[in-house]
Amino acid sequence: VRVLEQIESALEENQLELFYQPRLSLQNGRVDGFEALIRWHHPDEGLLSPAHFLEHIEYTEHARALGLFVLNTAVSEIKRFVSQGVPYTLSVNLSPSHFLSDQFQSDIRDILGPCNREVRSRLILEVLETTALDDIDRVLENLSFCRSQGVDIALDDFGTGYSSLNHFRKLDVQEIKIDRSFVSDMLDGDDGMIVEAILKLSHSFKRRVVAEGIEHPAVEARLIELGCESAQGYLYSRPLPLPDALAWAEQFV
Ligand code: G
Ligand code: G
Ligand code: MN
Ligand code: NA
Repeated sequence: VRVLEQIESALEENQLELFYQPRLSLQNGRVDGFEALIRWHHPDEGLLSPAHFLEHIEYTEHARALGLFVLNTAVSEIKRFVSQGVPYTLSVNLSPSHFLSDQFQSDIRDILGPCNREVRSRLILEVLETTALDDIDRVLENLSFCRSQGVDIALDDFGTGYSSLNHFRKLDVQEIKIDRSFVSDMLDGDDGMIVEAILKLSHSFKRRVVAEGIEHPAVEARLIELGCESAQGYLYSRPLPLPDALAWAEQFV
């Protein structure tokens, strides 16, 4: 596909940009961090969301190149947060093939090498639940490596894979992100029970929980009642270019 030929020049010619979606603490109503989401300023097609290109890149050499770009960009933004004294975390989505690759550990080591503890502690690596089900020995090894590097791990799109409880308990992750397919309609039908069950399970294992895809105040209210730690969704903000995301977050300080 054309994407494969063009992604290389996209990286070289700075056509890729991270957008940032704020994430709010449901305990104090403030922004506690952002999730970085990649966008492509395509010369002919305009602004492309990952749905248009990520799957073509996954399992090619470009997945790693993109991952390095995203991680390096995220880390330099975190350094800026720290130097400016703003308290945000930054969450980054890892591609399954990069996370499971032989280069993953050395890539993370290289990127975090020049970072102090404070910077590392603000980085959250998001691993898809489905990725974490893949090659369990490799996954456990990489998770414990990431922990040794001082970064937190989030299990992303949780509920869409088929984690057994035994599997769940083995994964050394600090955060569970409930997939928005369960959150958006949680006030009617079975989805609410699923969200409750995920919260109970996660809290029993001392994992904090982020609910994704909040679009209605009533959903937020219910999540607060249930003790969910953080929330992301269009109710608050769509993913925005960094200056806009930071300006948006200013209203809470
Ligand atoms: O906003 P949204 O359309 O950005 O994201 C669509 C999908 O693309 C989501 O599943 C999200 O996790 C994924 N995604 C967004 N940015 C990145 C990225 O930098 N790397 C990877 N691997 N996935 C991403
Ligand atoms: O898979 P992951 O959770 O990393 O990707 C998040 C995706 O969900 C992105 O495409 C992001 O733009 C999108 N998203 C974030 N908040 C909402 C929301 O409230 N509603 C909908 N429909 N999508 C959302
Ligand atoms: Mn994510
Ligand atoms: Na998700």
